[in-house]
Amino acid sequence: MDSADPPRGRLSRRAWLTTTSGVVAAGLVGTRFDAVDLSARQVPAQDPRSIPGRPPSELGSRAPGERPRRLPGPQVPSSSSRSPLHELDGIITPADLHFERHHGGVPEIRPDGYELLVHGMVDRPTVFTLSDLRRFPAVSRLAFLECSGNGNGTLRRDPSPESTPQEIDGLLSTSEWLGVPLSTLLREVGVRPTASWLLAEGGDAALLARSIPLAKGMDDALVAYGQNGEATRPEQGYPARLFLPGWEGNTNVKWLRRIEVSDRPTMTREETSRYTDPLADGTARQFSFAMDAKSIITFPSFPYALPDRGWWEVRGLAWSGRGRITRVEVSADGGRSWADARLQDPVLPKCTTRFRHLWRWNGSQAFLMSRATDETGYVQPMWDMLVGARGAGTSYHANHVRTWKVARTGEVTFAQGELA
Ligand SMILES: Nc1nc2c(c(=O)[nH]1)N[C@H]1C(S)=C(S)[C@@H](COP(=O)(O)O)O[C@H]1N2
Ligand SMILES: [Mo]
Repeated sequence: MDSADPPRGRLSRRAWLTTTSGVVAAGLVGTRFDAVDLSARQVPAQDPRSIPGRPPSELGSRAPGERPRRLPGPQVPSSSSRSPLHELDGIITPADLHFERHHGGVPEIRPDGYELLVHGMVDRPTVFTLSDLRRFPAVSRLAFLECSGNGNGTLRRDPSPESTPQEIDGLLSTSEWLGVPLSTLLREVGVRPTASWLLAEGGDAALLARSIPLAKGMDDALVAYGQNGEATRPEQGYPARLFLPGWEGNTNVKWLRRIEVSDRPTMTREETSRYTDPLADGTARQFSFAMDAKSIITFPSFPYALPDRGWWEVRGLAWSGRGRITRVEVSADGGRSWADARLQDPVLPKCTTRFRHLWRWNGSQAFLMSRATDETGYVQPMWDMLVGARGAGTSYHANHVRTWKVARTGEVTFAQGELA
């Protein structure tokens, strides 16, 4: 399995208390969760208008009550951590909250010793240093990155109702990636006309390697050394990673040290024993590069509770590795009827799109779902469609519709399997 089952850690409902409607929610939610920390809401000791505030500093920090955290998996040492999707708004993931997936830990690579070798079926095999890479004209790309094992816990019928969006789908993050187009480097080394594949290899202990069609390398692939305006984080592949917009996380080789141009896939471990999709007819699909359209409601979701009936904004994320999201529909009755949600600008190709939908909760039990459509016309499937199309033991690309139950008490739980 690529990623562990959703970790079992419980989050406090404190995030809720410190965001919208927190004051209203405090009373109700507090009755059920006695460990709730109200410090963030306490009146400051001194009126801030009566004394000067603290001076500027070299490095900013989050407000004391704001503590979004990645959630590492339960195994020690863990090989992944998840982004707190339900505690974020907008589309960008702060870099320190970007999910992680390491097959051999985070290596320490010094920028001055860093080298990227591009060789194989090329006229001029070349070693690029980091300053070589930085000297080429750069491009920036706002795009999501998602592990193809994301959400694999939901392929079972009965994932825990007490699962947060972070636990379910937190192997998803969005950044502004900055770097040199791989096509620039490939032109620089002179790719031979009969070449058709690349091998990308990482410089970590996993020596993770994947075969990539040359066409993707010439299209929108980046060798990314920048993330949200600063250097790519060590956890994300410092000094430089391969970034393949819209393609499964695993192909986005971190700590990139070598690209070998060839005329066939190399059949590495990560594309034979792993990252293949069993199909219903008993065969398997070897390469599933593009991430299909998917969405998840991040509010209301577990661990939140709606303190009151009335108007609520249903919020979530939708994304597709094949282009722009064109439509997100929301259902409050378990899929019997659907309404179009509003897509928040910007709506970018191969990027998360924020959707919002005003919903009037009448106080009765409701089943909330979201369903994304992308510009190819592809519609996010229901669970039985997806599982029916796959063979036994499927564990990747679980992009079916997610369902949340809002109970009469206002408590929200993950409801997959509750709808027959
Ligand atoms: N060299 C190397 N590259 C790697 C990995 C790795 O372990 N080593 N993990 C892959 C997997 S499975 C995923 S999902 C993404 C995760 O990227 P992130 O940790 O920046 O979120 O990186 C991919 N690239
Ligand atoms: Mo992954």
